[in-house]
Amino acid sequence: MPYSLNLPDAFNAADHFVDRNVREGRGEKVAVLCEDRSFTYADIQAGMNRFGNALKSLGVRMEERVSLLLLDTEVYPQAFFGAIKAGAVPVCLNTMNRTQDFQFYLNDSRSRVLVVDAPLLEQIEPIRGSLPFLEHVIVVGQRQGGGQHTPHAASSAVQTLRPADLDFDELLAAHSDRLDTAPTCRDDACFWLYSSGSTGSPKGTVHLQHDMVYAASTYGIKVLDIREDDVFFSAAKLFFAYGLGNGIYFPFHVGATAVYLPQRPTPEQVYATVRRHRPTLFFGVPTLYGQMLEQEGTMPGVRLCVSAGEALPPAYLHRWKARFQLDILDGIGSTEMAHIFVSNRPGEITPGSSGKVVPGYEARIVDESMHDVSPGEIGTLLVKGDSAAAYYWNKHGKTSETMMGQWLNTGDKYYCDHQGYFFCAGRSDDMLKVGGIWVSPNEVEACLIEHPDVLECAVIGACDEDDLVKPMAFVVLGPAKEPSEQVETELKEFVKSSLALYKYPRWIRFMDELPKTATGKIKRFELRNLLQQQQAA
Ligand code: 3UK
Repeated sequence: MPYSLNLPDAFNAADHFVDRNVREGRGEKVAVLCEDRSFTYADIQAGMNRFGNALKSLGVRMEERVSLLLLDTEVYPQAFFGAIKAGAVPVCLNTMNRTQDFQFYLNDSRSRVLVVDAPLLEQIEPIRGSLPFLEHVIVVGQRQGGGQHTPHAASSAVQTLRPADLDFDELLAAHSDRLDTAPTCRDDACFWLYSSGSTGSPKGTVHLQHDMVYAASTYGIKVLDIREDDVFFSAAKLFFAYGLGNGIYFPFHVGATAVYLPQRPTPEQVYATVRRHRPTLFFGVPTLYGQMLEQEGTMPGVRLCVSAGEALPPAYLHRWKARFQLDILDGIGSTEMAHIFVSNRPGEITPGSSGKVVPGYEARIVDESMHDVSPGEIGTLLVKGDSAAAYYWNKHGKTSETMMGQWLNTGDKYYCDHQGYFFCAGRSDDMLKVGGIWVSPNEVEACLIEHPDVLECAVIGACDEDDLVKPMAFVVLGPAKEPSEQVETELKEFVKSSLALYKYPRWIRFMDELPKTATGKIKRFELRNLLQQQQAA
């Protein structure tokens, strides 16, 4: 069933998600709760307008990229929509990444401006000299430190700001809170997210002005039944496609309230935030649900919980229901589709399944020759729907492999039963989802091989005690080195020191040699089989 939004040709997402709320009389409604601070839609609008004006005064023009390296605070929607309203294109960067990743993102996107939370600035310092497109760095929370910020704080001693860097609060204070909306159309570029693949560099995924409205009015309205009186809390961060919907454009679509947690979402922090701000909708990844089940805590006032990023183990679903009398809706989404397109429904949950197609989307499972497979047969999951990204920036080959006309290839292996329930059956590449976030085995291998004692290595996914995937490394050591617990710890620390933390191998197996093809390629599938046989024995 095709689904039409009927958006006017002239359309800007910031007008829809922010200005419209003020126009419709919700100016005094609380839009954002963050720690002990609260911000109305009028506050967010003023900050957005000031930031948009600031960008224009810095010379940023329509279609130019502005990178956001920000914690989850009230600054996020202001910077995100401020850029969009000025016609610029925000690029949401993953704060867990490391210096080398940021060098790639900033140069690939040719961002002219970077907005960065003070505690994350140290990741940028080492690459300052190798960012030819970046002209301005705007630092948030410099005055207070630790990610805390009060809007328009009085200026005090500047500590680590470079002379050329700008202070976010000062910049906002210096600009008008009125801003004309850039003359974008509904199909203009709106925002980017980076998506990683098993080989090659991350792909700048270009989303259009209408995409967020589409996702909000399909999955948001039709599955979650989001309403003005809802309070949204996403433990998944705003820089993920998942968190961006949960924490920004779902609540703003219906004039609701969003709760932000700037810190790492530990079970303690998450329970404390729920106690303090009483969300009605809670969003997490399976790993977090597992951790929360291990800890004391309550979920008062929550009406529905959502899980995405990787398949939710049925055991979590059952234990959660028994403890909180709450459902967890598992659904599959992707950066390319902006949000969830196959999902379970409230009161209609099939444990172990990703659920049924969301209204407004179509899904197919096909074999190698693109023919639909029969129910129960595994194939590749294709999806169609108007929140799909237009293309990958400067990656024509990858774009045409993934965006096949109206259909988008998810790269996931799925099967569908006779009732229309979709079941996840792995990936068609070697990519791993760890805590809901992509890990490329190639990247971990490339890092390990840098270690002087590693001769060869291969990384695959292995299941932990809860059936969730974590990286496992098979390592052949150089002739001078003997396997030991000490070497194992050293190799883990080595990976932790240069890649994002969640990527390090949780287990290391030392081998005399690795299975290889005639052409010398490591056979990861043989290692997977080996592991399976050992676990079965
Ligand atoms: C996998 C799942 C099984 C699947 C995302 C909700 O995860 C999101 O986006 P990413 O681009 O990854 C997409 C890939 O992750 N996956 C996601 N959810 C599930 N596998 N069950 C699930 N429930 O391989 C998919 O192709 O990081 C999730 C909303 C927006 C998102 N971007």
